[in-house]
Amino acid sequence: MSTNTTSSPAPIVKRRADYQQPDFLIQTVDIHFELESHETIVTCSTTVTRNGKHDKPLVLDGEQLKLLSVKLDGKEQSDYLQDETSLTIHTLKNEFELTIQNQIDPKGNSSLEGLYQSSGAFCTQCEAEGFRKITYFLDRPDVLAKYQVTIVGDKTLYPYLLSNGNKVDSGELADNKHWVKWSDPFNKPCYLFALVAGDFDLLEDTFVTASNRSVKLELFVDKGKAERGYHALESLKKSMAWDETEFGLEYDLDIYMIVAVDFFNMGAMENKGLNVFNSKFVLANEQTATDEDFFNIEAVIGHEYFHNWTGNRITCRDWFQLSLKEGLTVFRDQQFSNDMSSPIVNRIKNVRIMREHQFAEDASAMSHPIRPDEVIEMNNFYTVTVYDKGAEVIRMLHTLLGKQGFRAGMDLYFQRFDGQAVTCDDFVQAMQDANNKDLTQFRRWYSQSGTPQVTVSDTYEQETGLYKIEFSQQTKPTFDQAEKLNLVIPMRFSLIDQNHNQQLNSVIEEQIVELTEQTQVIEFSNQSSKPVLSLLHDFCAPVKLNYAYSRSDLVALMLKSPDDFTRWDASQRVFSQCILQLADQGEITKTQSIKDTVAVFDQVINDANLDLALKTEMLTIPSFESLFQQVESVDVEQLRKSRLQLLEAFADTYQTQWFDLYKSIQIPKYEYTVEQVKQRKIRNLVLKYLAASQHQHAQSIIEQQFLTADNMTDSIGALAAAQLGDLAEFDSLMQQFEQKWQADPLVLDKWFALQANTDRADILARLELLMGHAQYTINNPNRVRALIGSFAFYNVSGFHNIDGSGYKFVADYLIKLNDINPQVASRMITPLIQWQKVDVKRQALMQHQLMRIGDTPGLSKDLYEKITKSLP
Ligand code: B3K
Ligand code: ZN
Repeated sequence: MSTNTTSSPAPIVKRRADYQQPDFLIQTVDIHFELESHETIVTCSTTVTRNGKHDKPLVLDGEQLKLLSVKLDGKEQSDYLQDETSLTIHTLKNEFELTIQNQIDPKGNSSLEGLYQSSGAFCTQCEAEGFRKITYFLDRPDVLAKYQVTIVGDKTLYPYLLSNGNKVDSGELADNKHWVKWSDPFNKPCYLFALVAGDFDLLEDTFVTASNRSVKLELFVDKGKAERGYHALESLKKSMAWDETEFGLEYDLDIYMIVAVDFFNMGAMENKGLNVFNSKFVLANEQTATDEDFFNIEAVIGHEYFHNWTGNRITCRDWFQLSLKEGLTVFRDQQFSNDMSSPIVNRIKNVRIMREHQFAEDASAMSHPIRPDEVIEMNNFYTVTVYDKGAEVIRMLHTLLGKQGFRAGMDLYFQRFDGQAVTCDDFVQAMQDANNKDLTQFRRWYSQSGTPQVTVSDTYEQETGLYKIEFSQQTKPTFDQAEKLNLVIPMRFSLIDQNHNQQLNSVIEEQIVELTEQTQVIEFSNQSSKPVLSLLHDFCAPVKLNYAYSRSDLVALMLKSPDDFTRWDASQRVFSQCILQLADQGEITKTQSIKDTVAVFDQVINDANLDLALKTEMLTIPSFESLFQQVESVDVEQLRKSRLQLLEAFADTYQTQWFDLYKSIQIPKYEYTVEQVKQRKIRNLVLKYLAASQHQHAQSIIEQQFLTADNMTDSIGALAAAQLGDLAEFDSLMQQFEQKWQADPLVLDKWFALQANTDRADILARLELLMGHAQYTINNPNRVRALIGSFAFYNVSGFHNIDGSGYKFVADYLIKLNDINPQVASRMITPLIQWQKVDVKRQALMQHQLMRIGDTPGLSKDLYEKITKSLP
């Protein structure tokens, strides 16, 4: 990247350590919108008070605003200072009313941050710092105010005018306009502000809270899509009931609204009383959505609802504390999903995200603690580290304190901090005080980045029956931090005796040790033989586990571990060990090694008592991405081939069993139930194996399934199998799918994604064609993620092509996207900045593309931050 030749100054780094209280506070906000696509007028009156004794001016944040007027206590001002990002007003008053009028261009706002238009409807996204694109304001989460919002708009185009809180007044105006006034009784930071205006189908329902208050539920979806909203509405009621039973938390307003929009940067947003959702996480029926979609909708609806207490009632003091609300709320939504569906499938899903994405982030230049210390663009820190590792940290507290202790900590947290903007330390302190447990060392999880490695070794003395386990921990230096300290790592484990029966000489079969030192030894006496160690139950800590498991240990764990996660993990280790060794073996050893590995699974396949969901997971070969994270340096092509080689051998060996299994599962009419989901999942897995093994009936079964499926899960299952087996009918089935769903972009995204990760020599030409598809647009993040994202993240052969064309393709696209939507561009640069583990030739090619992006005129802060960090 060459030195900055444009006139814009280098973006500013903000540091957590520099936090200062705001110089002014805002008590009330009375904001008025005259909605017009290109010229919306915003008039914002606030009551402002000086915070403490000082004579500093009032400095408000604002970006891309056309300022029309500034009034202080009713008097028009002219001696203010305005620049690209702020408005400075000099006054010595301690209390005053400020009225600012400005103009914005929602239709021209392609960043989808601030106020913008999505398929004609107005909507907002203010977290993290989008409110400053609406009006000049103290845009920081520790400024809490009460809001009144008046919206004026065309009656025909925007029959619904929505904002936070309760509707308090409305009326008609000339020129076919109407207005609605909203009032939110709760103090909130501006990032929770929301406005929606448009024409929708409305689904209504009621929830009666534990204390017998009736809450109106309203779900707004695109016209004609009402019947796809019921699952979301049911999920909302389940979430509301769950938070009452599990945490004693009730909803607090009289109305809860959710609006589904098509253009949205992420999943959803928890604005007070008015959630805005990506329609992908609302709309579903069995024809259009897969079981996974149904699951995700329930999880995201839950997540946003749970934010009402963990995020809205208690919010963050500053954005460095983001994990305070996100880590905690992800943990809460994971617990909710556990109670609603298969806990083991859910846990494995969480662990896959950690291993495939979070470990990757920590191994890259973007490594940061769950509470980051330095930020240029806050939107870059809505990461798997802050969210998912953050949730794992909360889970460790839950493990260390127990369910009751954790609940006591939560109760104290709400009692102490309701209505405030607080820090991660405040949260841990509540946990500490409620449980009388010193969490000083535990707090290091908040400040230290990197994936700790726990190395375990053991010895057994036949004569004395003494069994010793040594645990040691190490966190290697990361890009952002050289020094690492010992953490508190809860280790849940048990011993299984050599006969593969449960260890009997301990009363508690599962132990929890708190690893706090660099090395710790635990002894067990009176062992009649060397036990098998069943470690890291339920993935009790976000660590990498090193233990020299023998093949027979792993088989014992797969069959006998008391912990389902460990059983699955053992199966994955068996597969991984084989795949990772294949490259270095001669043909004869290779064949034998594959054969031995495959043979291990005979018992799993034939175990009639094994839960179907766990069986499916155990029979799933580890993804390329998870294998990638297990080695220090990766020969991409070799790893891909080795994985495929094992997969094909596995598929071939058990052809008959797959066929029988497929035939044995008959599912009645589609229902989204735990049992049916398990059945469809295993059927679609074995269908893939049938295809990969070129089973004589694979083709006809796939066609049959595709043509007769009464649901999207099975249609996609058939396509995915045809894709994996590289079957001739893949293209024609894809064509049929496209014809059927051409008017439904949300469904078509599944098709774009499948196209993009297909292993084809001419993939780039195909992508170009697809970018010209009638439903494709660079302006919609869902389309971009489905097509370009799937290619960059999951098309190993295409993206990592040794001629560098895959990297160049992604870079070219990001350069275009930089001008349109920096947030989405910045998410999608992830695979390019994770060059650290690939061979030197590919590293150079990737870095070259990063430099090209870095040289783009008008480079966004989002991309600037990632590129400057990741270039050596
Ligand atoms: N809080 C929002 C995320 C906002 C992202 C801003 N770039 C959704 C969520 O985590 O629930
Ligand atoms: Zn969240």
